[in-house]
Amino acid sequence: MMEARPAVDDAALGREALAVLEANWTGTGTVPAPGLYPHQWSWDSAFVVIGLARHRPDRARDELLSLLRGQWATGMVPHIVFHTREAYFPGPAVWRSQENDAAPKVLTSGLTAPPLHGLALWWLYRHTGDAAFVRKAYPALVAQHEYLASARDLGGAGLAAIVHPWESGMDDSPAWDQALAALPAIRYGYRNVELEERRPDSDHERYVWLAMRYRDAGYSPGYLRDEHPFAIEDPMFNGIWLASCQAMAELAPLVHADPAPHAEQAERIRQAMIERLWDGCYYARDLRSDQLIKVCTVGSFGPLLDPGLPGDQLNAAVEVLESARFMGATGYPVPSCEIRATQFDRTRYWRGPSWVNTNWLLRRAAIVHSLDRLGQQLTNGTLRLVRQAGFRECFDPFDGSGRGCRDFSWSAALTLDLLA
Ligand code: 2M8
Repeated sequence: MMEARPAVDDAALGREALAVLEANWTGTGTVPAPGLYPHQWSWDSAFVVIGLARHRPDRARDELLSLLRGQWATGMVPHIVFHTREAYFPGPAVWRSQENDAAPKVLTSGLTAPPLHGLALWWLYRHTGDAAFVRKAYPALVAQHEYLASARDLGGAGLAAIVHPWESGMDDSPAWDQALAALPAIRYGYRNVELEERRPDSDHERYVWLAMRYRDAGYSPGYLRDEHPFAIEDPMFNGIWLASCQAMAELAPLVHADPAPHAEQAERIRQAMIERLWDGCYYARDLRSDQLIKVCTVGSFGPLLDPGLPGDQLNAAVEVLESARFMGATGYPVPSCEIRATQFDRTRYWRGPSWVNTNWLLRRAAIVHSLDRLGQQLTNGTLRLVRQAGFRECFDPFDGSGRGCRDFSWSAALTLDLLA
């Protein structure tokens, strides 16, 4: 049921959001939420940079640099950077990053996450005009993009493949069900109490097994290409990458670099998404079965971040988004899975609930396509969620009640941006 919260005006909501981010700052980075997520997560940090760009540019800069301390020599930006000693499963003992020559001194996971950092750096520049900081962070992001283009183009068509559900940021999305079910039927032997408590419903043994296979292969790109059983081209991951490539093209002149390679990369991603992921809606492609995964999730709208998206696809995708399959049927934006899908579950994490970060990304997409009414609807609906239920991790899309943990950093950070 909806929790009663005293009415707060914009200024008070903004102050609350800043207080949450202050409390979640550890001195070296912002944790997604106290307790449950006690380290620094990659795309969470990028959202924090975006939210703090106007209000605390100093902190936004520190946040990004702190995350980039975890970057591997391969260019890979890991999905978790462990700055603190607090327990979390799977922690450093599982990832064993220190045994890999390419890993930095700071302990990290061995997977990556949606590459939102180019867009976050552009956002920060746009609000601060701080070209010196762009010069500082730009090379690391070039390396990140080169890593994706070389080690992750497992389909050979210009898209980056995720090799684990955790890399999507939408861990238990129905989009990964088939690929997980197709994993070899073995006794995985990776039961973990902490993970079971955190995600009672998820297939976590397979998740850990998959991560361990990759680790035991030395996090090698050759293994990913030839043997790893999970490889998926995800429209949200690639839509975000495309947006970051475009951001890097705009930033390039500030560092006296050539924008063309970034623009060409964006063009390659756009073409490949059209050719490989579009079928009336964007779907993820399973590279191991070479099939589209025909469930429409909030990730299906990632390509809308591209201002160059062809008009017919834009219109068709927006029609789906506004229809009774998504926003047209729920009181609040945007369910993480289409509600008519059998896998839809309003109570389960990335299988139904609404999230502030994906709402923000879709609002950004609406802005780049001058879809003012849609943008306003996403802004108002998202602010209504946090006003009523607080900075929760996610929300019931029908009644707006909060789910998951409280004082969640990206919910607070992006609220700051929505209030601006
Ligand atoms: C969730 O993912 C972690 C694993 O990385 C988990 O389930 O414990 C996801 O919502 C992901 O998108 C997010 O980055 C992370 C931290 O907020 O939590």
